[in-house]
Amino acid sequence: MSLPKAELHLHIEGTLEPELAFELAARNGVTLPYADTDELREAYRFEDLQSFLNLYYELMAVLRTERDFEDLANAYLARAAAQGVRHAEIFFDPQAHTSRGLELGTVVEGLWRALGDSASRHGVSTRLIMCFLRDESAESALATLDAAKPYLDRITGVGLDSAEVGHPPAKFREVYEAAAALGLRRVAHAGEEGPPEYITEALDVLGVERVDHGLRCVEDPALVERLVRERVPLTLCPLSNVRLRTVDTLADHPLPAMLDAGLICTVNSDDPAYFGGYAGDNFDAVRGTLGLSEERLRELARNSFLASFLEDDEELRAR
Ligand code: ES4
Ligand code: ZN
Repeated sequence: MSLPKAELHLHIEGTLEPELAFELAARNGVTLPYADTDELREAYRFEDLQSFLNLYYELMAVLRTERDFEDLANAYLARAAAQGVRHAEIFFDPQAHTSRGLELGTVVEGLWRALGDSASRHGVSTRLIMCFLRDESAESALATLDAAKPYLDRITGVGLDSAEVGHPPAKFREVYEAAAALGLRRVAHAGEEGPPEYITEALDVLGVERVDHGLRCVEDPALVERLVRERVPLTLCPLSNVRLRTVDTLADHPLPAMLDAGLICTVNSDDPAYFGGYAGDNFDAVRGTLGLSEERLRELARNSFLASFLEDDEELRAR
């Protein structure tokens, strides 16, 4: 559906559709351990976050050149535009590429080729958010921030993603302090698979302005109260939660109760190529299965612009 909306939780590497994966594999002489797109799709049955991440990192082997990152981002922006996305704040995982021998510049320049033309070509304004892999060391995150210094005019903020449990936000205190000193905005995944305490830590230790997922706040009423009081937006990803078994079924998703509690929720796609849908598909799913009213859907769309890093005048133009 095409309600104008902003997408605030989207991993660009998670938009790699099987067809493009095979096209890039052929172009780059990379052999994938799957016979064809059907066999690859068969692997999209995940037990949890880690089983998904294993495939997500494996498929990145096909991304090698600036043009690959440009093609990936253009394909996403075209699909997003078709589903009513007017603004996209896009995560990327530098360490997943530099660890394979790519230069950070290849990734940023490639993505920027698509993002730079996105407003005129797709009608989608964009921001880039550089994520640190929390299952890598704090030193590696600091080195990544340092390597990003030549590109800071194109990077709006920093985020924290990958395997959550056992990697609490406080591990990255120093790098978030350094990012803040550089004028970067701060977000972090917290409370996806990890406990509610990680959400509190992301706020208190990392100084995040938005919490990615934040789903498990519902286990702690005092935390819910705080998030409501402090107007901290949550970037929820309903289809992701179902595919990664964070909720049993979409019908069990706490989104309606979270909205009723006064939380500033947004609905996003996370890794749409893997989880069965883009932003509009997530809106359709929560409307259909959770029976959200039109008013609630408009609230979700409005929240997405309010919680974005757009300036006020840009925000008004986008929605
Ligand atoms: C991710 Cl769903 C999710 N959670 C944490 N890290 C990620 N990276 C890409 N998708
Ligand atoms: Zn995510």
